[in-house]
Amino acid sequence: MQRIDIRELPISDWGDIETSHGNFEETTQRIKRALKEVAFAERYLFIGGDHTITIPIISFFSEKIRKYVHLDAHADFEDSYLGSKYTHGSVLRRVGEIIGWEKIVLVGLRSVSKNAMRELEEYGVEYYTSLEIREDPRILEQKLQSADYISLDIDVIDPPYAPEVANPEPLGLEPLQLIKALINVRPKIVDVVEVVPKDHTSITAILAATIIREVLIAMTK
Ligand SMILES: [Mn+2]
Repeated sequence: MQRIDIRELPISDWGDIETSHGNFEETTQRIKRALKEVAFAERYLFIGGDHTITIPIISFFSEKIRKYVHLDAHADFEDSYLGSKYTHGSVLRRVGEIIGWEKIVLVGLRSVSKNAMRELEEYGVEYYTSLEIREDPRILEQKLQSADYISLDIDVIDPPYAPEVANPEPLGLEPLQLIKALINVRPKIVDVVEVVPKDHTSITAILAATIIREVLIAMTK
């Protein structure tokens, strides 16, 4: 793809943040502490992990976000999920509460509960299904262009290319289509989440690494 050696990019790896499993408050504090230390940076890329990491990140940067694009097979729009308000099933709902419903766009949707569907409409959330994107890739390009923050749940991609995710859904985006759109944008913040590889030969993990490489090159252009 882009003819650049990633080792020559002006980027730094600021290490890992250990999550406290099942303790969202503690994990949030750890993420916020770490973000304060790197608050000087121009752009950021975060690698998950569970999609919930997006919530503390967006609340830290909330004033700088005019448009947030949520690439996901699912709506993540449940008010609470399995008794908790802070899970991968309610990420977009929390993000909308923090930055405002008009600033969020959901792209790649193809699995949603009846309730969440009705609430997406009620709150006026802009959303596009994966089939709409496959038919007209310009929608994807335009939405990514406008984004300050892109949250990429790897399950937005078609399962044959990315099978190792918690909740695979058929008929997703094609990786090449997504990468082509991503290399033309320079968002301030990107996160890549929900990769659940079984081992180092995982095609899902390798695809995620390829996407991250291309995004990093694009972000530093
Ligand atoms: Mn998600």
